[in-house]
Amino acid sequence: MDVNEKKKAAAHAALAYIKPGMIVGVGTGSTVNFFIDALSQSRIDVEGYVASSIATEQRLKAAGLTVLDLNQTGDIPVYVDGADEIDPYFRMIKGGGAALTREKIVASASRQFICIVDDSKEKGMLGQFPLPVEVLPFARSYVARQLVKMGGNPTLRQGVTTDNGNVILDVVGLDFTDPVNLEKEINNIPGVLDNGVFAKRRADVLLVGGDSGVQTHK
Ligand code: ABF
Repeated sequence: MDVNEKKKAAAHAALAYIKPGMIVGVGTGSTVNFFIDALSQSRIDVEGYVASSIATEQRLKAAGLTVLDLNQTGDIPVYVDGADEIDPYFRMIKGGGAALTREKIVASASRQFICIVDDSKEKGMLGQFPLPVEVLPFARSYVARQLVKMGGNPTLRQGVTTDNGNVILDVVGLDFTDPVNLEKEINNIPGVLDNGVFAKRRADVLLVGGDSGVQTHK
């Protein structure tokens, strides 16, 4: 099975968590795009969707699905999103698509986080994927220096402006022994909007597409 078939299988399995009348949070990325296709084919009569990025909002609308404003929904029953890495405790690195801040907001506003991935995303420990950090352009150089003091090696992602008008630093070399603390420590640097460690708000359910179908972990 190729990687896209695995992503598609995981995305289809997430439909089981979507019930009529629900408000559904929708993440960003190629796995989520398969989920949006599946939603549009399924015709489940949900109340509407909260998008975690402009790209997802546009895709939902193009599929004829109703997009709601997070400021008007209150808490969301279920959020479906992908990840760049996920560990055995369902902690993740996200933000390869630069949407990490809105993803973390929608995930945190949701009661259940369903993570959909292909099996290449499962890791014993986080940290092989460069950690995306969203930074105000004004603070770019200062934040980069603080990340170096933490042992990291940041690189500015070229040609990328986030949906919030910021830049992304991709950081390698950080110590992921304590992801909860790492997430907090990076967010304490003035000028950082958020970072791609999802350790405080972990996934609740993991759907992994692999050669032998979809494995569900809770
Ligand atoms: C998003 O999708 C991001 O946080 C993450 O970077 C990405 C996963 O990528 P893909 O689904 O395209 O493999 O949730």
